[in-house]
Amino acid sequence: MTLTSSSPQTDTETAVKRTGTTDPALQAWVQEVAELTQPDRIVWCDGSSREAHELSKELVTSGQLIRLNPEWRPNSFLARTNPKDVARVENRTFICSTEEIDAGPTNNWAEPTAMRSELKGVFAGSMRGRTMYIVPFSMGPLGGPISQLGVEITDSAYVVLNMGIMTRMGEQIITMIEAGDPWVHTVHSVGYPLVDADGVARPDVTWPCNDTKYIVQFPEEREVWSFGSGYGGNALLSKKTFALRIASVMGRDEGWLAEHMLLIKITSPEGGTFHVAAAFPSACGKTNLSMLQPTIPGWKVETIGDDIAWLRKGDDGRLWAINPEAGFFGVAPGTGELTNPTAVSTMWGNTIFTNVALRDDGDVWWEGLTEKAPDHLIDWQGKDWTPASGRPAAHPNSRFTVAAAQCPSIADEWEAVDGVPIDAIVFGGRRATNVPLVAQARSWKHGVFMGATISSEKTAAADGIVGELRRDPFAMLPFCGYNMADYWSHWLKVGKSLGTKAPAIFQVNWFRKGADGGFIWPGFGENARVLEWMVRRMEGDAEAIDTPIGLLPAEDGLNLKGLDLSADALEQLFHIDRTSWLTECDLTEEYFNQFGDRMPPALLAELSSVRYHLKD
Ligand code: GTP
Ligand code: SPV
Ligand code: MN
Repeated sequence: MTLTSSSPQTDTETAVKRTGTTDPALQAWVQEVAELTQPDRIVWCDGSSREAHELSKELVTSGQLIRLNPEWRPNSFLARTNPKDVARVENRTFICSTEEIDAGPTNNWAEPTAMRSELKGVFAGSMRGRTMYIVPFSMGPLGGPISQLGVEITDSAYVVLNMGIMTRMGEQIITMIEAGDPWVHTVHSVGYPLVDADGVARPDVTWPCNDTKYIVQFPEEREVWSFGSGYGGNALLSKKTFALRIASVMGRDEGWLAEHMLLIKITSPEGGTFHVAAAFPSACGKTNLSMLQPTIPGWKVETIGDDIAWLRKGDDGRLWAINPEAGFFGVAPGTGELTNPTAVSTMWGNTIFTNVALRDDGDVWWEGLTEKAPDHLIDWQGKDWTPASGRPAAHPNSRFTVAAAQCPSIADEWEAVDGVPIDAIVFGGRRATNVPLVAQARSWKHGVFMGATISSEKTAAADGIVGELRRDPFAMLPFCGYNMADYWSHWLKVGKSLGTKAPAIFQVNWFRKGADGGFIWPGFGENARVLEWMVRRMEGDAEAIDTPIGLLPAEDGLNLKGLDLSADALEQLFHIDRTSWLTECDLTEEYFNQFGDRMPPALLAELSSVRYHLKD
């Protein structure tokens, strides 16, 4: 086998690409993966816009991307996936720690040596006939104290383009690796070789993938292998596999936190600034809250991140956080002028859309973008669609990939190398019943209990039955790279070390439903009223009522000025049904019991305390 670098680009003489690296470990690893997967070519990506331009041109020519009408959406593209490759595959996600107990009962564990040999078979020849791209990237600002480097090897040009938006990808990373910086190894193949073992070629397809999928984390080796999917978190290995699963283990070992959290900066009418990190399960409103436009006068919310936060104790003893990503991979449906105008303006151009519908004028559409659907569309599967078709035009988990820098509400500090100091942590989920609009934790321990007991109705962002209630502690169920009970212990430890400088903790629920089945709370921009209450609590200016499940706003404590919300609706938003809460406690006990002696006693004590107050 001969491995050649990409042919020098013809449009300029300066476009000489590197063909290797002086870093022996990186060079050997690339060589080893190439020998296993047998690509036709190896391309070292430099992260330049020229490179992205060339790749998108190639994908348009091959029919794997559709160029949108540049008048409406310059430099933007639509990808349609295979209908069997539309979300993360949690049942094919493996944590390969040496000991099964270190993966814990909520993860799929696989024995690392056996998994490595299984992967060898799966990846053997998987890139035949394809180009193998070497994608170097930084999570967080280059060289920042909380930042980390990674390299993704992939045979998907679509992945390269998305990685160029989602991470700080570029040539400089290789230089940093050559200078000795540590980095995380990630390998990805769509699993659709174009030449078989006998040398027989087959044509490529619009969305190459494989029915058999593997998303494999080796947490102790800080290594990821992903096979068979080109979609989102399965394939953009910077995101869930590295920045959450691997990074959570790095955080456990090094004393920091990798979380499924948005980051915002709130400015009050008096000019006070507050930074908030909030964890909600997939497709439960992180992007929306991160770009919130307050309906109440004088308040401002600015965006720092919409999906992932890395948090670390700073020299001042407070908790500081960065958004390790550089872009948004946001849920399209439900994102519209009324619900999230900021997201809509962010994607004015330079955006990759995946599985949305195509308008006749060459622009895109999805449910919720505009109130009225166009009369005719091509749906996400490439079929004719009209409002009478009786099926969604865009897939419920269709997404946009766009640079955070294009977001009009991005905060100046979003690229600060040290991050921002965190004043409050918020946990939320989709709960039609029980959980009130907002509650404050009585203590850090109680807050960890709140996070550990998040349940949420399932969304289309993962495989499974949409709407089914499932436990999703800290919104990390699919993303924690180690034993969830150890993760809770780690949170308790971090809180202890922060002491009185620890952020306040709150729980919210925008999704409580009334008797008519509709949401009681208007949500979106009106959520600023809840943020206002949190800020007033942090300033010591708002009263709270102590209830068995936490501190709730005192009567008239929530600013409802100008909002058409009946007294009855307000009552329902905060109603605590003791019977169903006690049932919930029983389920929590059952849930906690599966963690055996890894279960931190402090959380069992919190459960007892909540029960005691409910029965009181
Ligand atoms: P991932 O990217 O999958 O991690 O999800 P996310 O949490 O960023 O999801 P996103 O913000 O894109 O949430 C999408 C869904 O939440 C859409 O269907 C929105 O309409 C809905 N949503 C967001 N905020 C609110 C709210 O305040 N009220 C209601 N009712 N729905 C909301
Ligand atoms: C999520 O599912 O939480 C996402 C989308 O943010 S993906 O990157 O596909 O995991
Ligand atoms: Mn997410």
